[in-house]
Amino acid sequence: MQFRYAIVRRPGPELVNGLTSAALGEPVFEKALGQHREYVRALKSCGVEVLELDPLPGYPDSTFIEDVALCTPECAVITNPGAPSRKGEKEGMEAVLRTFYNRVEFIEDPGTVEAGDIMMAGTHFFIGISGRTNKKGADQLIRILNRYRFSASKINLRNMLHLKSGVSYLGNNLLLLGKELKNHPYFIEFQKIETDEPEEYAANSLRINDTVLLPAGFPVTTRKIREAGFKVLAVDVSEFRKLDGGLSCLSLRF
Ligand code: CIR
Repeated sequence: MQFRYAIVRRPGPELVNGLTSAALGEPVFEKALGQHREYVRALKSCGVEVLELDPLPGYPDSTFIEDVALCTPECAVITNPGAPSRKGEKEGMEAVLRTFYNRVEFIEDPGTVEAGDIMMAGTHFFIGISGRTNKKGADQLIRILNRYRFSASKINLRNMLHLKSGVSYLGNNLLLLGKELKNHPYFIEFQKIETDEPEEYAANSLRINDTVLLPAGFPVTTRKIREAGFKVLAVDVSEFRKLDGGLSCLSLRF
């Protein structure tokens, strides 16, 4: 999980109109902006160079940039968001990604994929089938990944927005995960750190080089990760949580 670059998109004032299923109230834009600045600072402190894109007018959820592209070691894939209000977020991403990648692939209708549903674990990719990522999209993605000699498998989700809302790969065969996925047969061979209620939100964390970035406010999970030998950095993303967003959604890393 050695990353050199990250891409983020600063939130614009329209953020407050983003999609949500959470009953946590409306995000405060100025506070979100400050949290985003801290998030960028945390990424940089892990040793990655960060490209900051401007807000995308008309797209309140575009700060959750993880969903519109998958960045693998071999190619980038521009996805096709399943949420109608997010479809246009991919505009402009091709030009951005071509500055880093020679090979850029695309998911096309009727297939939909949001990359919050994709978890890379070594050379294998787990793809959540969710309200946003459909089977046709996942199958297109699997065909693309296979061409680059990656393997992939589909996981049906029940209650989560995205696969990575409930599981993160921390490297070295270790998963951080909450209750929906902890007994999933695909994950039997992995070592696991469980995020129990009320800390399930912390299952969406990020291993960046030698550090694990965690959302602030989850002491039990923080301790478990520290005990597993990682350097831990907590980042407050409370305003993004109000829109169902987690730490990983706010960046592309590669
Ligand atoms: C949405 O519902 O699409 C946004 N409000 C949140 C997206 C979160 N993205 C992610 O988990 N990768």
